[in-house]
Amino acid sequence: MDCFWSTWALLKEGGRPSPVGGFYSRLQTSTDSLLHHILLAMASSLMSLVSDDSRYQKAFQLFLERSSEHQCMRDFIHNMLPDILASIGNGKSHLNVIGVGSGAGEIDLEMLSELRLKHPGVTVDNEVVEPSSTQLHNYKVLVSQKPGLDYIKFNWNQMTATEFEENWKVKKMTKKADFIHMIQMLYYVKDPGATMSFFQSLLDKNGKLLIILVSGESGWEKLWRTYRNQLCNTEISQCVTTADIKSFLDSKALSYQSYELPSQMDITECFTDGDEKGELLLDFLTEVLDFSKTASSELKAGVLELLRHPDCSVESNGKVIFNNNLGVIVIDQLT
Ligand code: CQA
Repeated sequence: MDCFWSTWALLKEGGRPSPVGGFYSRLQTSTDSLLHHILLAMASSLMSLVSDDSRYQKAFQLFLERSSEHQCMRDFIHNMLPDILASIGNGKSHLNVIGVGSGAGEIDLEMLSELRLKHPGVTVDNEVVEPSSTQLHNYKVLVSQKPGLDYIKFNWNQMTATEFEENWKVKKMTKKADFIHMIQMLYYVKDPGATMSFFQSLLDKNGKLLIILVSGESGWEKLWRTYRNQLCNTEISQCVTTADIKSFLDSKALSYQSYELPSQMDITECFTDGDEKGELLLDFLTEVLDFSKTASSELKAGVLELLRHPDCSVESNGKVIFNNNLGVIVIDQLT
């Protein structure tokens, strides 16, 4: 074990000072992630769902079917976002947008169409930052199938937010952005505050940074408050809510607007022993790969009990409805 740890440390430190991008940094990243997963397997029997992208995508798709996550975002985009977008741009005929963690782009395209409605005739430069090549491919397919997007120039950045930040600094980019959005992604960066501050620093006059995360009032917050040490793989993802973001901004005396989006998730199937879909939803809730098969019976029982507790869910008509409320934070350019 000693030998393993020192080899790991050596490998980790070894190729670090390399510049961003390119073959060596990619190799380094994959070496890191391989060793990381070996370490995970040795340290605990619980593996992160994030380490198995195909199961993550299956769980995520089922979550979208069982929850109002995307619908409540769409409602916000169509009802509240237009007023926010109206105030950006300062009268310019060209707008720069950055989507951080854009996924397959469905939500991005809805925001872009609201942007166009508020600023008819503008052209848009849209930087898409997304580490998954599959998701980026899906986004490109969506764009190719949707007519009327000629006013947008898409720049594809297959990388993490952190890599994008490093690139931006290395290339000494001076381009400013009018609208930046980070939807359900700040869990996956090392330092959410630093990432927020970096992207805020890219805002042009009247620019806006939009952040969406689960709300501090959601069932997620209660689940994490009770089980974060046993569930959260803090190396991969963090248990951060908009309540944490608000405290961060308050501590820096930064002003922001915030919105609460009610959202539900039907988790009834989780309570049927051996139910395949229930198990997939439990994986999504705990972010543990094969939670039902790999967690101790005490942990499983505790999590299931908390999930149906009134702190997290309401029960009606035989259904268990988990509180999936989202929070939106809108930050202005630093003045
Ligand atoms: C990976 C990791 C996270 C993903 C993903 C792929 C993700 C969405 C899609 N693909 Cl490898 N994250 C996501 C999506 C929705 C959502 C949350 C994360 O509500 C929030 N989590 C904590 C509340 C859910 C586990």
